[in-house]
Amino acid sequence: MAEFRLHGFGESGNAYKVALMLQLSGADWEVVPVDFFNGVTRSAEWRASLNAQGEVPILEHHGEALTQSGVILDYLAEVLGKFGAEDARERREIWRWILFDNHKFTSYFATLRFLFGLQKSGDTPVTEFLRGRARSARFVLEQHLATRSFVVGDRPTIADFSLAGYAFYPEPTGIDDAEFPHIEAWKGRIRSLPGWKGPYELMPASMPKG
Ligand SMILES: N[C@@H](CCC(=O)N[C@@H](CS)C(=O)NCC(=O)O)C(=O)O
Repeated sequence: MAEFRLHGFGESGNAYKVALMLQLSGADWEVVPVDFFNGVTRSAEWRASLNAQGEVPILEHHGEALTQSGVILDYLAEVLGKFGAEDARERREIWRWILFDNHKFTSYFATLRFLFGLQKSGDTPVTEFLRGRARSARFVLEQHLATRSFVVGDRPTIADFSLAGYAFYPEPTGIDDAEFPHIEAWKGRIRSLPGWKGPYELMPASMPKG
């Protein structure tokens, strides 16, 4: 059994944040595939045994089950000694971006991509609202990256991996990447990190094809 066990599935960008960290850190890890689209995470048994919050990702390490990607990334930076803060000010800055990511950047974008890109809902007032919110959050990151290579400091940190959770998926969202050239360049820098792999290379998809 691998040292780190990540409960996740290919479509989950929140799980990919953790998978990417484990992969780029060269950790000894494996995926525990979650049958998400058949409702496993909604079952009382799963919630009682793994995560009462009903969410993926979960990281098992040394008999403990950690949840919330931001907390897991912070934990991994500490135990692996990679991609973390070098001082207290950096640590606050990393957390500022992880919280922005969870609340504004990933949340709207992931819901939009779920409806529009995976469920193929077409455009509705809901997707239009989500796209507006997701674009606003993207412009914040776009502006931030106009003057720097990575989100905090001049090297990749867990803040980048959090914000990049949904960056490499092929499914459409109706957002035009060409509007965000600095984000595109940043994605290129992350993609060039040694060992980088995309989400479906690191975790099996849960949604049946076709
Ligand atoms: N803030 C959480 C979000 C996790 C999350 O929303 N995970 C999705 C899968 S990508 C999920 O399990 N959703 C189940 C639900 O909302 O019922 C994190 O970063 O870990």
